[in-house]
Amino acid sequence: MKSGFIAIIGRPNAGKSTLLNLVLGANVSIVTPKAQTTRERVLGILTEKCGQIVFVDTPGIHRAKEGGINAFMVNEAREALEGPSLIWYLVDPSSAPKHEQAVLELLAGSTVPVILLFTKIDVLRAPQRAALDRFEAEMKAALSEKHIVVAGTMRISARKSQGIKELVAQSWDRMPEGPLHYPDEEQISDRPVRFFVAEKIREQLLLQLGQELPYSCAVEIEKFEEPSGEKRLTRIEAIIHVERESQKGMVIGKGGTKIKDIGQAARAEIERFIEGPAFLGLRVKVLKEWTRDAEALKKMGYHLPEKSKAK
Ligand SMILES: Nc1nc2c(ncn2[C@@H]2O[C@H](COP(=O)(O)OP(=O)(O)OP(=O)(O)O)[C@@H](O)[C@H]2O)c(=O)[nH]1
Ligand SMILES: [Mg+2]
Repeated sequence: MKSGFIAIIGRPNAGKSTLLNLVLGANVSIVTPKAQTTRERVLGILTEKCGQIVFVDTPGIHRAKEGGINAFMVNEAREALEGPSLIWYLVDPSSAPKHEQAVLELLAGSTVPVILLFTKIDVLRAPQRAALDRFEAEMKAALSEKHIVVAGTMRISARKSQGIKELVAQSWDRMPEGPLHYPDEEQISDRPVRFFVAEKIREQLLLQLGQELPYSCAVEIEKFEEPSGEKRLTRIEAIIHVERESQKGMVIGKGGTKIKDIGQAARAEIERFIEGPAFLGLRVKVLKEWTRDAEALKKMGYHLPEKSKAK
């Protein structure tokens, strides 16, 4: 049997989670047009006759201030680089090589082979397409300067499903022999239902709130009651934590309209996910400056790396 891990890394918004969902054929990681959608590592487990690949989706790598949610996010990507059999490094070719510095620095010292993936080629404009060979050469040079093994380069589109079969086939070839890490063939992720429920709510916050506000929000599932006996509904109560009093009103909206829309859309997604009816109660609370406070971050389930705690 083949069995191995593949870490999916890259800058924010490169298309990592979209690619994972496509390869798995299931939505385990939320996707939005906003950068920094993924906040923590999520596993996607692909089990086939020949074995298992465990994909690790990661938050986008960027330069983060120490001691806050962004440092937590980048650390999640850093930890995913410890010990996979292969790395998929996604690069959006509409950007420029200079923006890849933070990713290259995090990769430095890694001995894991990398498949370099230029993504979203379906929307590539003519000048960027013309510059792609040079972009690729520059990226390869930058990687080899850091002694990183480039196992291959591909141009793909998750939206149009271009190059995906070849990518997965090549990746199977690189998986080592070994026992399955997750023997239950039905299991597609490492996370409990509660996590996905919280993520569906966060997805709506990202989609329905203005530019910066979603980054000040964290979702806590307070109650999750599965249907039992007469009760057919899954009963969910969640708290949306914001950082400041002024943000509370913005999430609730005039006459409660915003939170109602968020709740309705999230509930529809949750019902699809759990395949049954749900009640979703949402409340908004202020957890002062939670994105910068190690204790508050911990309360939200975001544990900072030791080094980053000392501000
Ligand atoms: N046109 C096009 N858009 C894509 C493709 N792949 C992803 N996108 C879009 O790019 C945006 C970001 O996609 P994500 O999958 O959330 O990107 P990510 O790398 O996981 O982003 P973070 O979690 O923020 O780091 C979404 O709007 C996707 O629909 C693609 O192949 N083609
Ligand atoms: Mg993502």
